[in-house]
Order: sequence, then C-alpha cells, then structure tokens
Amino acid sequence: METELRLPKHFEDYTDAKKNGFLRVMALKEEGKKVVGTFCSYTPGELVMAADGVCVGLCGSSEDGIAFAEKTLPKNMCPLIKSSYGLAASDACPYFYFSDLILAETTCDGKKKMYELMGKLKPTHVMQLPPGREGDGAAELWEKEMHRAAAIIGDVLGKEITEKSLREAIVQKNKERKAMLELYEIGRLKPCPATGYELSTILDSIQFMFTSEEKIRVMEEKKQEFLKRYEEEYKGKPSGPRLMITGCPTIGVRDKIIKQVELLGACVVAFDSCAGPRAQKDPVSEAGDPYKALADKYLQINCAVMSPNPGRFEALDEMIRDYEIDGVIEVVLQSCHTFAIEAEAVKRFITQDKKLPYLYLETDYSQSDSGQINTRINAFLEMLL
Ligand code: BJ8
Repeated sequence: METELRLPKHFEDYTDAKKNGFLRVMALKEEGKKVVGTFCSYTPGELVMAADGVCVGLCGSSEDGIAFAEKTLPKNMCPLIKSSYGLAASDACPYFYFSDLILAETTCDGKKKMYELMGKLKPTHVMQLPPGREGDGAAELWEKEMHRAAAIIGDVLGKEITEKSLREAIVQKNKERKAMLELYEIGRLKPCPATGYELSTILDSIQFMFTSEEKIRVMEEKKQEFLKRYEEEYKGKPSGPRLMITGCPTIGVRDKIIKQVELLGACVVAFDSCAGPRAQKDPVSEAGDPYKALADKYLQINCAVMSPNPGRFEALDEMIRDYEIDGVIEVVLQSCHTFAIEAEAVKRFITQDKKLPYLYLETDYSQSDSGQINTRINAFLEMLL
C-alpha cells in the first residue's frame, strides 16, 4: 500500500499547480482517506460518501493528454474522452493517479470502451446504465446496479455500506444539491450579477473539494457575495442578452465559448447540462428503500445518451421561462454522436416552438477554430444586441 503513495516519475517536470494537486491528494491519502474517481453525472456519489470515500471528477478538460491518448485511441474521438484517458495514462492527473477505484457507467460508446482500457491502469467498476428509461426492467436493472456498485465500493474502500450510512449520505448530498441549485439560480436575477464564466468556474472547482461541508460552505458564501453584488451594483439596471448553454459538458471549452460570448456583451445565465440546475432540482428521496431512491433519481438525468430523452425538452422549456432566456447556444464536442443527433430536435424546439435564436457550435479542445467560433458568436449576438 505504501508504494501507492509515491509521486509519479515526472513529478519535478510538472507545473506548480499540478504539483500542488498531487501533494493535496497525497496528503488526503496519508490521512487514510480513499479516493474514487468519477466521470459522469450518473455516478451515485452517495455510495462513495456512505463508504467514507472522497469522490473526485476526472473528466479531461484541456488539450493536455490528447496527444498521449492518440497513441492508443482513435484520433476522431470526443476530446473529453481522449483528454481524460491521456491524462490518466500518462500519470498527469493527480486525482486519477491517487484514486483507489474508478467508478464509471456505460454511457456513450466511446466512454464505455475507453473504460475497458482504463481498467488496465486502475481498479475500475463500470455500472451498466440502461440505454433508456422506458425499457422493461430498466429501473430494476439500475437499482440492482446500485447494489452491485455498493458491494464493490465497500470492498475496495474497506468499509461496508450500511443502510444507516447510506441514508446519512443521501441527506448530506441533498444538502449539497440544494446549495448548488441556489447558486445556479443566481442566474435568474435580472440583470445577472455573476457571469456564466464565474458561475461555471466556481461550480467546476467544487468537485475538487474533499468534504461536503466545505463544498456547501463555499457555494453559500458565493451565493451571498453575488446577492450583495446584485443589490449594490446591478438592481434596476438594464440587462444584456441572456443566453443559455446546452449540449455537451463545456469545462474544456469554457474560455473559447463562454468567455468569448460574455466579452462580446451577452451573459450566460443558464446551463442546460447534465450537472446544471435541472439535475439538482429533484433530491434523492430520503424515505423508502435508499437503493431504489438512488436508482430513481439518477435514471432521470436528461443526457443525450438516453434514448428517447424527452425530459431534456421539458427541462429546456422550464429553464427558458424561469431564466428569461433570449437565445440558446448548443455546444457539441467533436464526434459526440448522441448530442450531435439530438441537436436537430433541440434546434427545432428552440427556433420553432420557443421562437428563439439558436446557434450550434461543434468544437474540440484545440484553439485551431477559435477565430471561426468568434466570427459565428459575433454574428449570432448581432441578432440579439
Ligand atoms: S451525463 S453529458 S457526463 S455522459 S461529450 S464523453 S457523451 S462523446 S460527457 Fe457526459 Fe455523463 Fe451525459 Fe453528462 Fe460521450 Fe459525448 Fe464525449 Fe460525453
């Protein structure tokens, strides 16, 4: 076990930020904590909490690691998958490096096949997510997968998950959800006192905090800070165009798209993504069987990997109303077939049913298309400004 706590071979070559990341997780491990790496909103974090483990999000969000991944994975793959795998396989991600277990799901084809390779680097458990909610037995299968994952997590982390510890984890995670939802809902204020860039950066950083209490405290502090900013500087002032971002996770293209949109005068006030406000709205039921409650909650996530996926349109409708949206930008990562195909129905819904401007941007983590993306964002915003 001691050998696991050695730093990687190339540690001295890493940037200070990366070195700090390694040292932080190593310190946590030295306290005896177990770390579980995750990649998706379908992951029931409550199971990890119930075994006294710490969940860390491992989705790759930069070009780092992509060249390394392309030695193994096809080049024409989603950048999120390549970056995640490349960082893991090259020992460049401190959180993967120190993870005791990877907890993943059968979402899109690229991810689930990549997990097979990842399983050769680390103990990896892939939960069998049903491809749709409506199939006979889908809910039952997912509930069984909760039990199977609980047994494996308990085993690897060396702490049995009891009904009591799981119920406590559900209550605590619901508190986190509430804090996250309230922070997202800052976007409902008009004009919005926080940029989408700020909000998404804060919310992404939350996944690298190691205790639920710390996450809740930071989110509450930020919410109060934005409310104060609204009262003192924004209230009663005119609002610029209010945009919603929908589609694939944007953590790896935040600078290229969200920052650019806001530099040009619009504000991203809403995120229709797997981790956005709609996913936080419904807590896990604290009554009844906890495994069934987890299965029910996590099967409702409106990701395009689900077929069919009608809940996404209901959620879009609700958010357009609640956040007073003037236009929608759909971001699809290159080679993400599920979101790319669903985009046609999203476009129809936004432009025909909701009569709002819609912009489709397909991109990757490189900077090679930045100029072209700026031109398209400019032209789109001209319709709104
Ligand atoms: S719940 S959005 S985190 S699957 S973008 S890797 S789908 S090819 S990230 Fe996702 Fe879970 Fe859904 Fe959210 Fe595949 Fe598409 Fe890449 Fe994706």
